[in-house]
This record gives sequence, structure tokens and C-alpha cells, in this order.
Amino acid sequence: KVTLTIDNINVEVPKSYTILQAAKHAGIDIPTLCFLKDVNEVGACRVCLVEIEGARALQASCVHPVSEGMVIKTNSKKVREARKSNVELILSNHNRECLTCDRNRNCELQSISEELGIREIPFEGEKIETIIDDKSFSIVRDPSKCILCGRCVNTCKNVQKIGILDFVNRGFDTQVAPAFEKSMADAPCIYCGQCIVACPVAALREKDDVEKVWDMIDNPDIHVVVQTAPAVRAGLGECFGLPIGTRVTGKMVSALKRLGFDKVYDTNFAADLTIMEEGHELLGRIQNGGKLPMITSCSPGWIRYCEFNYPEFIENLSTCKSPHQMMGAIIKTYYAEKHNVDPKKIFVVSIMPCTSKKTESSRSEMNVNGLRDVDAVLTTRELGKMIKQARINFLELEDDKFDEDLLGDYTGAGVIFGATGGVMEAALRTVAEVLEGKSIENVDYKEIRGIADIKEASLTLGGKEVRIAIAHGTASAAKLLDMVKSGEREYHFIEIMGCSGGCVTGGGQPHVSAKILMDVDVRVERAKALYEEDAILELRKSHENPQIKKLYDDFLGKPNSHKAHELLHTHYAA
Ligand code: HC0
Ligand code: SF4
Repeated sequence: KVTLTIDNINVEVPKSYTILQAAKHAGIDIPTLCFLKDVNEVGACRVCLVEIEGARALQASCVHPVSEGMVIKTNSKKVREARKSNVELILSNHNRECLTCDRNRNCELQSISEELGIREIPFEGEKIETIIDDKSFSIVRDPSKCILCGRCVNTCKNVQKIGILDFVNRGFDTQVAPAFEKSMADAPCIYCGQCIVACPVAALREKDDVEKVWDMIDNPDIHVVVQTAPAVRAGLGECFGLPIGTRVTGKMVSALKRLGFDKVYDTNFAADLTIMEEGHELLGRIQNGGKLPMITSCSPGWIRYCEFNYPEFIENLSTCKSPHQMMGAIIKTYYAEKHNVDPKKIFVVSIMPCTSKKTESSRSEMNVNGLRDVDAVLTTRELGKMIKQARINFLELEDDKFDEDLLGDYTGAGVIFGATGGVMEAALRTVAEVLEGKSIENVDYKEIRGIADIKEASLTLGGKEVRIAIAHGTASAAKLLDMVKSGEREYHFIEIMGCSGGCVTGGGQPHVSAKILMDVDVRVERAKALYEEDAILELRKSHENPQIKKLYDDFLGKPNSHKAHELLHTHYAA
């Protein structure tokens, strides 16, 4: 431990602390911009400058270690002026069209400018010609907004261990881009959107599909069906100022009905359907000597990662489409038939916490009878924008219920899909009963919850040993797959999600500022909301969902039947 003085307050902190951490410990708030805890601690923007007694120059507090007896000022005139001119310099090269910016009122650069009292930019820097890259279905890169903070670069490189984005060119021409300034659409980017979540400004954002959806809602000939992913309910409230992890299922449904969607369903129904298909696929592979370990296929970021980096595991992937794609396929067949609607006049919208789902839904395999399963994917953030555009007072909304006909039931197993370990837990609730041949009381598999990098368990089910593992984020996925490849580990079933934490922290979820991220683990808080919903539901096993039973009885036959294969399964590109 060391003792130091910050703004006349004595503080005792561990030796390993930076000045920024020590100040925080003392309740003193130092502004930051490029700093992102555990990801980007590089001292590049020089907004967190402080004055250290006896030192000649001001120091970046996010990288400067504490030492015994230090005397620090975080708020002297010198400090304030230096911070201000550093931000002015950033602004002089920045496209400052805040009013029309995607991050207006939700931008860390905007907040810091306001906090520092910047009223004019004393010099206009030369701006380089930039081109907006909006060629991919998922991500738009706008270099005119980029402040070269490196948060996205280090997220992709060190958190995901993919490394699509980097600084290219030198000096004045420096930009952040994929190698050779390629489009994101031509790079092996998995569209996880973690770079968007890391971006403090609007240099990276999702492809905006809001207008397309408004047009369909306004078209009286089109029957617009919307479905919401499990994780959206755990994030959407943040768009309206609610605390991280507030569960807003009922208000979300109310808002969707007010927006004018003809039907509002929960993707959870299809998550239950996925468990039926994937669970039986697993049982089949175990019983018939099929390819093991079987690996989940619901996270499209993970699927792209596998296709680019681990093609030798493609045969291990479950052939199941992801739940929202299954839902689309069922809406355009079973639902259309039962309700006597022309499937060509149905437009399916998925609200997802994910940017990769935009690309997934446009894959040519993701169709049924020549029609796309899902016609548009909006992120949680885009739904938040639609609600604001419609001037709906979200916080005042009464809770409403999802539509109940045909595809309306869902179980707790479906809800927990949105957190890492959830798909595995949901599968086990069903697979265990099939293998044991009886109903099992305890459905809580607590040992596979939580945010440990890799989670493993070995269970005895019906006298058989079933070994499972879970990885989330592509860095831990790579670690796990390497252990499987080398023979160090053997499993029957693996769950992989492209983002750390699972869908709750997907690339389409509301932005959380770097300041809040210093204190809160968003993965934990949002996951709590899902486990809470699971715990209060009466039905918590997918195979007990009455409408799923009816769907098989009336339409699909058995799990993995020929018809189920046609509509609900797919294949991948090597
Ligand atoms: Fe997920 Fe899904 S759980 S991928 O994480 O499987 O995006 O929330 O909707 O499709 O259900 C995301 C979340 C989904 C799907 C489901 C799965
Ligand atoms: Fe990297 Fe994911 Fe961003 Fe692509 S979407 S650049 S893989 S962080």
C-alpha cells in the first residue's frame, strides 16, 4: 500500500493503482475519453491529465502509477486549461454535425466538451477526405467522426482477439480501418459489433434499418410481425435512463404494439423450438456415433468466426438455424397457413441485441420457399430510437403481454438463452429428462452460470456421462477449440457465443459510458434480469411449452423430422 494526497485528501491504495484509480477510490472524478477499463489504457487523448507536485509536465492519470507521498492536483487552472485545449484539438479535426449525428446526446466527446465548458474551437484543423463505409449489412464506419482513441482497435484485437481494425497510414493521414483500408464487408469481420459498443463517438455504428421498418408498418397491405430476442428486455430500459439490467418486458411489448406492429411475439418461443431440435440432434449424434462435440449455432458472430478461423469445426456445428430465423420460417409457413395470410405479404422484423444478426438474416440459406425467414433486423438501440421517434413515453407505459395465439407461449428455458451458459442450461433441462426418462425437479444448473471465461461440467444423465463446455467471446472460444483440437479436452456438447457475456452484451445493446464501465459489470447486471424472469415463470422446460407441442402435433411431426429439417435447419460455408 502507498499513501498519497489528491486534492488535499489523503488516500491509501494498493501500489499497483494508477492515479485515476486512486482518485476514484477517494471519490474524485477525473474526466477520461480514450480510457476503457482493462481494454484501452494508453493515455492517448490526454484528457485525464493531472498535476503532480515536483513533476515538470502534466501526466495522464490513467497510465501513471501512484507512489508513496505523491501530491496531486486534479483540478488546478493549469490542468483545466490543458484538458480543454487537448479536447479543442480533437474537435478541430472532428466532423461536428452533432444535431444530425447518430450519437447526439449519447456521445462521450459531446459530454466532455460540455463539461469542460468549450464554447468555441480556436482553430479549424485541416480535415482529411473520408469516405463512409456502409457496404456491410451490419456495420457502418464513418472516419469523419473518428477521434483515433483506439478503443475499437484494442477491443477487436485484445478482447475478441480478431484484429480487424487498426491504425493505418501515418501522421496526419492516420485512420482506423481494416487492413489496406478495405471495407468491413471485405474483411473477415464477424460483425459482433463490440467495436461499436467500445466507440465513444459515432465513428462506428450499426446499419440503420429503421426507415425500412416504418415503411412496412405504414403499408396497409403488409402484415408486419415483430419478435424480440431474450436479451432486449434486459437492455432496452437503458435507452430511457433506467438502471443497467432493469427488466422491461411488459413495457417493451406495450411500446411495440403502439408502434403499430400487427403481431408481437417473443423469440423465446423459437428458443424453445431450438431446444427441441438441437436437443434431439445431440441425442441422435450421441446415440448414432455422429460428429461430436456438437457446438451451438445460434450466435451468428460465432458462426462467422468459425467459418473464417476454425473451418475444421464446421461439421461440429449444430445444423439448427438460430431461434429468430426458425421463428421467421414458422411465421411464413405454419402461422400463415393457420391465419390464412399470404406469406408474401408477411414482413418479419427481429429486434435483437446483435449487429451480426443483420448479416445472418440476409444469408441466402436463411429462407423458406424462396422467401426470407426474417426481413429486417433492428438492434435494441434502433428500437429505442423508434420509440423516441413515435414520442412514446416509455417510462409511463403499462405492462402488456405478447400476443398469445399459436406462437405466444414461452418457458424460462427460452429466456435464459440471452446469457452465456443459458442455451446449455436450457438444453440440459430437456436432454436430462429424455435420458433419465422421468421428470426432474431441479432445473437450475448454477454451475454453468456466470462470466468465467470457460465453464465446464460433467453430468451423469440416464447412466451416461455427458461432458459439456461453454465459451463466450471469440478469444475464449479460440482457447476452448484449441484444447479440443489438441485432444487435451473431450466434450459432447459446447455452447459458444460470439460476445463476452452472451447476447446481453451484444453489439446492438445500448451504449454504456466508459465511466460507468469502471464500476459495473454489465454482463452480470443484464443476465440477472433474465434469470429473474426465468425464475418467475411457471414453465421452465422447453418441451413443456404447450404451443410447441401443438406445433409438432399439427405441423412438424417429430423433432428433426423431414419437414423440421427443411424449415429449421441449415448448412454452413467452409
Ligand atoms: Fe440471442 Fe438467440 S439468445 S442469439 O443470444 O439462440 O441476438 O438475446 O435472440 O436467435 O432466442 C441474440 C439474445 C437471440 C436467437 C434466441 C439464440
Ligand atoms: Fe472486430 Fe467485431 Fe468490430 Fe468486426 S465487428 S471489427 S470482428 S469488433
